[in-house]
Amino acid sequence: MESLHLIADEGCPYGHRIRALAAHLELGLQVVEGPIGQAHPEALAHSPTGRVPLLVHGSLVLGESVVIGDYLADLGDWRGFPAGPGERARHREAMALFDLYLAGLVFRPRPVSPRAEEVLDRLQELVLAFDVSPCRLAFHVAPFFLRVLHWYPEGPLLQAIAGRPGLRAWLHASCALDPVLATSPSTEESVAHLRAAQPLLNAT
Ligand SMILES: N[C@@H](CCC(=O)N[C@@H](CS)C(=O)NCC(=O)O)C(=O)O
Repeated sequence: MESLHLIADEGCPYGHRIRALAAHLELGLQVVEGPIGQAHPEALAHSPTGRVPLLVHGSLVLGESVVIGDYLADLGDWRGFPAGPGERARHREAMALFDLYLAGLVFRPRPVSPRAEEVLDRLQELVLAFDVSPCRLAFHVAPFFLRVLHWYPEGPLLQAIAGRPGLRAWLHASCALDPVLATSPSTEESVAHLRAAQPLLNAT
């Protein structure tokens, strides 16, 4: 198989999703991580959104972490989702809700809106239907939860999660899965990544 290259920003939780998934599938992934906000110029030429991560596999260039995850799971012949159609749909719903309403709150300690509170309730209901085991949902949320723990341990999002013990326990357990641990930065590294990203975050 041609080699798989992942182009990502250092410390990016979206890229971490892919690294954890590839570690679980034991797919050799060559990771090219640039300093935050200075992604590889060649990669940016292929990214219509200017965003990373990007996966390069031969002539195929893919963006969007969920789509890259789908592709790697296909390559590894791994389902990654529950077997039943209803459960699979709930798993995907949890992933979509997370990205639409919660992922952005991880980068800045903003107040959690009433809508995001409702989404957290729904997320708790959804995740509790699944054991914590290597699955797409765990690799989807763990990199973000880990960064909330590292970046804003007193922040409003973590407080909102603390008020939902089932969700909090599920998220902690997802961070303790071997492929996540094996690809996680230390707290110090993570804090340094945030510091490096701060000028960019302040500018947007
Ligand atoms: N929906 C994308 C989001 C990726 C994303 O926002 N990546 C950040 C780095 S953590 C980025 O490239 N930011 C640069 C920008 O917004 O121009 C995914 O799931 O891959």
